[in-house]
Amino acid sequence: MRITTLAMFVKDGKILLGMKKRGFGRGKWNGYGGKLMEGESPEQAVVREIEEESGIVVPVENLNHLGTIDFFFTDKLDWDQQAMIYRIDQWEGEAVETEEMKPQWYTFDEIPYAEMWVDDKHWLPHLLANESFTAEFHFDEDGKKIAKQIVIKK
Ligand code: 8OG
Repeated sequence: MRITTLAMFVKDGKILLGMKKRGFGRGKWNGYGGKLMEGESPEQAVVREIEEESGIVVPVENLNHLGTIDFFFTDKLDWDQQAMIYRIDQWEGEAVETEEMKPQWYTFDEIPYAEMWVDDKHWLPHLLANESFTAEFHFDEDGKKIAKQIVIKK
């Protein structure tokens, strides 16, 4: 399965989200990350994507791999992907707006789940609680509704 990456910055009871301005997930608030380039590990890919999308350079040892999510799309086998989910608690500098992302801090109780991927409300609370998890989501034909979901706290 194709692998993608996603990292969430967390500090002082707040999470940093970015409004995705283009590409897959445009118009949604999300963390930072993306697909692997040829020869990259997931960690290398997420560090590269974070810098491209926010300007922040994160040392690889500050990535906390808390979750793995498998996504399946009915009738669209080439959309299936596995997402490596990281939490970052320590970094230097501040996220800047880039061509891809507009950053915004949210307290945990203000997270705009209605403007995020529909699956996020099921697993993000585990990440915020610093709990490891695995999850599996099966989407219906148009990718908007979850047909089946499994979230397991490890
Ligand atoms: O590089 P690209 O534009 O493909 O990046 C897409 C980003 O979106 C990548 O970080 C992975 C992330 N992503 C999905 N599906 C989901 C999802 O269901 N929820 C969240 N929060 N992020 C997702 O590809």
